[in-house]
Amino acid sequence: AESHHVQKEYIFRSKLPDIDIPTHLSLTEYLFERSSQFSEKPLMIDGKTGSKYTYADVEASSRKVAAGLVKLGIEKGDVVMLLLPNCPEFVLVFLGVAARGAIATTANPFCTHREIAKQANASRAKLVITQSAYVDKLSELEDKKIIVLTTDQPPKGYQHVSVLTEANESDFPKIEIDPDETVALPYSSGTTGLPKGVMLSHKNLLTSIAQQEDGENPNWYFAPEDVILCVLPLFHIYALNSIFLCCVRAGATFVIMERFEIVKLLELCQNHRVTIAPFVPPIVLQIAKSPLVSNYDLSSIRGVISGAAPLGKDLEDSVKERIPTAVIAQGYGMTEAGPVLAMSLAFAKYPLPVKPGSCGTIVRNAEAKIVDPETGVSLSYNQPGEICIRGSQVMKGYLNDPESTSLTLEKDGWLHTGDIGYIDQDEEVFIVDRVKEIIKHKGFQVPPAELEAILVSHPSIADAAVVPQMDEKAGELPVAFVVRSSDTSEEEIKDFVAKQVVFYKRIHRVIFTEAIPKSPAGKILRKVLRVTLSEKCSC
Ligand code: 4UU
Repeated sequence: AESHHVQKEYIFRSKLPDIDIPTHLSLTEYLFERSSQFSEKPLMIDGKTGSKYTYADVEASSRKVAAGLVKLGIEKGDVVMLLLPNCPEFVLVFLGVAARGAIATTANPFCTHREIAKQANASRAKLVITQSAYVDKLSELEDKKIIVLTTDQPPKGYQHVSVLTEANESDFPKIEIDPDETVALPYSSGTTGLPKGVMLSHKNLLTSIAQQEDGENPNWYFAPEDVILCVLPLFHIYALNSIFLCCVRAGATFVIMERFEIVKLLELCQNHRVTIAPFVPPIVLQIAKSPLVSNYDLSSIRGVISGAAPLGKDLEDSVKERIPTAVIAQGYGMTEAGPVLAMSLAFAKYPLPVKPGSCGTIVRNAEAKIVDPETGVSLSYNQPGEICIRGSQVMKGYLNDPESTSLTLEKDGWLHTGDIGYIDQDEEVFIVDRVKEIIKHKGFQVPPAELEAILVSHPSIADAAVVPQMDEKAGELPVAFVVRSSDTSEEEIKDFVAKQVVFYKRIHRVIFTEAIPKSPAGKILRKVLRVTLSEKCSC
């Protein structure tokens, strides 16, 4: 319904001025725009082997991969699945896919065959890049002609990724890329329902990187001499964008770590003189608590960023004590938002004062508003409501899902985050709650709808609902409320789910109940269950 009186809209912006963003370029043209200045500098270092890849090496490899993709029959707009842990090939193939005008969909190699099949089938992937240990997980793909390449010794019948990385560069044709074409397709469940392909265009990613790296005073500043630790998984948008892509634009170096392990991490930081350490709260917690930290020289670290989940103030303080040379602050991202909505101005080239607990200031060249989730009314300073964001960095929409898209992304460009927060007088964003379904376990997404669908497929389960339980270490743990139709046990249910999902989606606890509270329209009343759960936890 149209309102007759004009309602005031409170629009929040960065404190930094807007900048010119070259949105006519393709992602790889933009990333390598200034790379001739850094050609012999390392772009990345493989933490496992110490191998260095210079800007010149990586740029050439990306063209080789693009040429190799053409040769394999991968056309513009085709989807390539990267099913890899952090490794140099991830970086080379991602850039090659972008240069080809194809689309990269990324997935956690620890996902189950069922989860991988869902993503590969829904995105109609034509090619998968993985490791030999994971090829068995590809048995249920619909496309029987799908090509699979491995980064290590390929099993019989498969090819090595060198058909891409060592292809003949001169076979690379000139490719016209429209900046609105999709380049990355990460999966996210957004505010509700099952995981969906998030269509990020060249323009979306390029804008997000520019918002962080460009201008006189970059907000998430990397100097060319910076060494950034990449322990966060590249298949998630946080590391993909705010480490890998931002680093390439800035001409800095990043050190690849395959997976988090405290001793290895400390060694890498010390040996490579790491200057920037992007973390998620569970890693921050380990740094704060581990007595090993004091055995290492971490004095090179000038910045520690935490994102993907809330960071408690006490934790922030204790890390400050462990790494006194570093600024510790937050970034706030969401896959659909391209991903960065807010970034602490403590990380700017010319930093501004910030407050603890803030997850940053809205990025430049973007608008934010806070709306009352019930009435949609735009709220002013210090009033909590749903955070909404608008700008060229925001996703195009969900793949083949106009209905979910229209629920999240308004026609006039406003993206609804499902996060509740406020912006204070100093333009700093504070997140206080979440109205969306998603559970965040160690920064990873756990979509309740996915677990609920699995639970009700169990012959002894009549109905089920999954909600988060707060946890110091993991942030949140998925807990299931279950209505039984016949005899079954907590253990049996947990096993049943565990066989079908990646480790971080496992059900932590089962609570048997008579009925799942629902609204008249049949929506699960998650708030009611969260209250029931917190009462059960406190006694
Ligand atoms: C409280 O988590 C991410 C992206 C994180 C990111 C990216 C680039 C952080 C810093 C950066 O530079 O994406 P998703 O899609 O997996 O999850 C999005 C949700 C948000 O909507 C919010 O609920 O994760 C939560 N979240 C946070 N919550 C993200 N960052 C924060 C934060 N504090 N700092």
